[in-house]
Amino acid sequence: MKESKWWKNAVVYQIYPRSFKDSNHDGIGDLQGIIEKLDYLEELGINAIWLSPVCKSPQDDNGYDISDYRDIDPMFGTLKDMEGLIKEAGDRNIRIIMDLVLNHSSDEHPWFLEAKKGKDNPYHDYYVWRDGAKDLPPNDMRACFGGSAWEWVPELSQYYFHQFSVKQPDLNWENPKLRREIYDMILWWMEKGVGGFRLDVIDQIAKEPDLKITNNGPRLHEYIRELSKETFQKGDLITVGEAWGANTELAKLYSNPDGSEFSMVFQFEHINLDQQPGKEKWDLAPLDFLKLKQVFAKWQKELYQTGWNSLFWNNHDLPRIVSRWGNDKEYRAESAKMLATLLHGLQGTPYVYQGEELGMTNVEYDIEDYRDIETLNVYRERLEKGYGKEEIMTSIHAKGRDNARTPMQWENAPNAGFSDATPWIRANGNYKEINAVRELKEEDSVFCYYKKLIQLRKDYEIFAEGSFELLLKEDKDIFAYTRTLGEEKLFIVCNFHEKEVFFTMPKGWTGEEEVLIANYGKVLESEKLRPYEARIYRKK
Ligand code: TEU
Ligand code: CA
Repeated sequence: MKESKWWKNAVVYQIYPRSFKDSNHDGIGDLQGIIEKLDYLEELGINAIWLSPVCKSPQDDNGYDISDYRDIDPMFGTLKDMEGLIKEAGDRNIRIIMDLVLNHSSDEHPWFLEAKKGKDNPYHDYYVWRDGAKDLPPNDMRACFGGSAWEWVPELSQYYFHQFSVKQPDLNWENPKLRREIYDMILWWMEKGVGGFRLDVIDQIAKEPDLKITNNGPRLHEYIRELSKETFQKGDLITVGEAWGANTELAKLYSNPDGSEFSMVFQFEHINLDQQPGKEKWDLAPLDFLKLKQVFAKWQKELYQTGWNSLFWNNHDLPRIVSRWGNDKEYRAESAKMLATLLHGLQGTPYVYQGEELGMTNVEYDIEDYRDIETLNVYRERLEKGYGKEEIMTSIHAKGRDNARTPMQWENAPNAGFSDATPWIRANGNYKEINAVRELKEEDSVFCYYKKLIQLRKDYEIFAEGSFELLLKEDKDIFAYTRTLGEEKLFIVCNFHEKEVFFTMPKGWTGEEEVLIANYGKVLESEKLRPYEARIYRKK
């Protein structure tokens, strides 16, 4: 089938199912809950929903540890519910993007249960094993969630390799039988009408543990091209690979316009700019704003007509952007809208993470209220290493993944209207002020602003197609750029900080041009920006 590239004009909404909407009073979000809220998503105007994993899973890492790729976890519903969701969403022209976790499975997957039975079991080679002796792992590689990446299995006198938790053994992509099983599973989901896939840590599938290679292994693009050819290229899908190790050169391979790999990748260069160089995300540093501008500009320029960008501030692993680089106190709505303007003005496919469109914020809980395996592990590890509790909690409040995983704030009702039972994780107390019911009513809400931004991308081709030019490169407060398509131009100007700033209109612009959107409503003085003020001008 010929790909139509519909996703170039699309906006994707990410749902973290367990935190979105609970329909059956057990405190956990589910598929029927999502179906209940499709009208809300249609109102927002999005074109596709990326669902974090809903397949059968022991939930060691909230579904990123799958024990049956062809079934739905009972916690979320049934296969029938999933088919219902695909149908109901389809009726509203919304496609469903599934999360494929192909680097590892759960240790409770039948493949792994078989693999552990013996070295000559046909499934043994589906995983990555090395001989060794107890307490003498093959090397000192560390797992992403802490501890050694090698787990000893005494019955086999072997270690298995896991880049994430011990309950997430790495799959062995060198095995063609495993690859074939994966492709058949994907084709099976495509048959069901799935509209696309997000590929979890896809740059880590070609690991070479003996060489201590995790991402970007030598056979990576060979595997991806085969995967794409055997599956995605048989449909008209959106595909997005998660690639922490991508640079612009690699991204051009991943998102090659010839369609040989994916539609696009998530890259994280802009996401690592507020941590100490060479250290972990928990080692906080102020955002390097000039670097942020350079990074965006580089990706916009490099991938222009040679690849395709995904645009995001948030996902289920990242803190809330309004708390991170905006101001969630005095200027919550203004800064949330400014950050949205900056991102949605760029070339690429924008992703909105649930609650971002309401300006939802981070939380500052005590350790007992956190649920995430990564957070709980770093807390324990850093205490053992001698860090003070307060220092650790400061890092967790700033960067912990549960910031993004608190219940979606639907209304001013117990548990934010997410569930009438005790939710699996506590709701953010500010749901009384920040909630969907209220924002749908208020014309100047963050929600209504997102809705307008999403509509602009549909009304003006220039958002998808225009070229990019960074302005005011050295300015310490303003993020400004133009987009150009033939005679048509956009000028996007954002005050990233809370002080008032002045600037000079760029050459060719008077300030009298049409304003497509502005977060303060009326422009008062064209060359002065109020705290977090943002505007998009257009001329032809
Ligand atoms: O995340 C990939 C990944 O590398 C994360 O663990 C990331 O480093 C971390 O969240 C940043 O602090 C993907 C999924 O998005 C994540 O939710 C899973 O836990 C992980 O893969 C394992 O499947
Ligand atoms: Ca439920």
